[in-house]
Amino acid sequence: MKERSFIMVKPDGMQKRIVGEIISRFEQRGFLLVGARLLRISPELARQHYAEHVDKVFYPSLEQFITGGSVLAMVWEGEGIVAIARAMMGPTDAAQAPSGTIRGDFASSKSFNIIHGSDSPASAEREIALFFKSAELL
Ligand code: IDP
Ligand code: MG
Repeated sequence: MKERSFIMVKPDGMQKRIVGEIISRFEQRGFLLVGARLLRISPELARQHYAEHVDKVFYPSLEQFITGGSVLAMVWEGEGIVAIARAMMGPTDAAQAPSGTIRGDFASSKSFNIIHGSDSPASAEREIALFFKSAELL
């Protein structure tokens, strides 16, 4: 099976009405959308998704942010998708993100950076399983 990544438009990205723009960028880069779901993340799911961050000082505000509105959870497929998606997104701190990256074009903050993308193929597998049943994916 080809490589897959878990990509999510966060509540601030939904509010900015840039879902179409984000989907277009991945399509234009040649990747295939194999799953999508609109949902409101529960505190329990937030703790699972951000398991590596639950003990950090910023976690309470991160949970409040990520559960504060709807998100678009997606699975994208293609060769090298995990690393390429991270490059397309730009760095976590959108203030440092170059123009031309998704964060660099639509955000300017470290906390509110409009998009999530898996940081490794192993993370992708774990995150995809949190949000999707295998029957929901192409
Ligand atoms: P990533 O989203 O680029 O993988 P991570 O370090 O995994 O970045 O952090 C997950 C999310 O937590 C970030 O996208 C951001 O929304 C939030 N976050 C990370 N570091 C901070 C911080 O220092 N202050 C506030 N929020 C943060
Ligand atoms: Mg991360």
